[in-house]
Amino acid sequence: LSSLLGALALLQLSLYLRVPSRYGKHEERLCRPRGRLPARCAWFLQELPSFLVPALLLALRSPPRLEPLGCRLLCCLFCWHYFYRTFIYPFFTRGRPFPLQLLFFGTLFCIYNGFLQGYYLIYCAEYPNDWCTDIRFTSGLLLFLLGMGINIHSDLLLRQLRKPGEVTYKIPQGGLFTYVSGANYFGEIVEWFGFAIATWSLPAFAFAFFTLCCIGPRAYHHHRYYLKTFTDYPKSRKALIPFVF
Ligand code: NDX
Repeated sequence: LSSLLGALALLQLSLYLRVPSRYGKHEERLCRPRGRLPARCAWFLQELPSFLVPALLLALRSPPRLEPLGCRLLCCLFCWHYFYRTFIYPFFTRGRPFPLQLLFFGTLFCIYNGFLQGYYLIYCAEYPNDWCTDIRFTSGLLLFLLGMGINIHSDLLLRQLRKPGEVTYKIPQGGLFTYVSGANYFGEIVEWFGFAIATWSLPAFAFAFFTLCCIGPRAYHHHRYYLKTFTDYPKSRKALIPFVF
């Protein structure tokens, strides 16, 4: 399953490196209302399996597995992110309606990845009892928390660019947007590489790689969009990685 995720990452990269995936600011016909769902509904439905599948696997495992602490904690970190993405993010988003076709594939992807990460951590992973003090766990956890902080803060800054009902695009300001156009994406990538280091597992590295291939190019397309649309767009701002790219 991890290898397939890696292959999907490469497919994603080859499909969306030149042309962006068609939702949000990269949709071709922005006003066409057919074939799409309000953003709140779409993000909730799409992300729900990423929370539900591992949470159910964790809850239903019989007999309940209490040890080692590392497995449980790591699975909870994954669910924690998707609790935010499913139950908090969608209810505040002011995004445009989301295409049904992408929603369908996005949901399939979230079922697949939720199962892979949850099943691996609950049924396959084996960690020593002192994994919580291992440098891989502690440094990965720190990166995960840092990335999550950046991601949530950047999501908030983007949301504040619009009043309710507004659909226009403005230049994002503040936080890590001072340095990069894709601050929310940068946070998410750091977060999942942190998770991969903390779990030290193939499924988590495959997912971090997928995230990089999925939203890395999207950050680049956002950056080009801003440069084309706003003549006063800050020239020193990079696409994804501060001061580098
Ligand atoms: N959902 C991850 N590929 C994806 C949906 C699409 O969570 O079949 C990947 C995810 C899926 C994709 C998912 C997987 C691959 C799929 C793809 C569809 C096809 C593809 C399934 C599951 C596929 C193969 C076959 C190869 C497998 O109007 P608006 O909506 O643009 O408004 C936006 C607003 N905003 C602004 N407002 C004012 N002024 C501005 N300048 C603005 N700029 C933006 O802010 C939105 O309301 C909001 C955020 O917009 P944007 O575009 O910055 O972020 P967005 O892409 O919508 O992501 C939102 C958050 C973000 O924090 C990001 O990190 C996270 O979700 N995310 C997103 C995508 C994937 C992902 C995380 C991950 O891989 N971990």
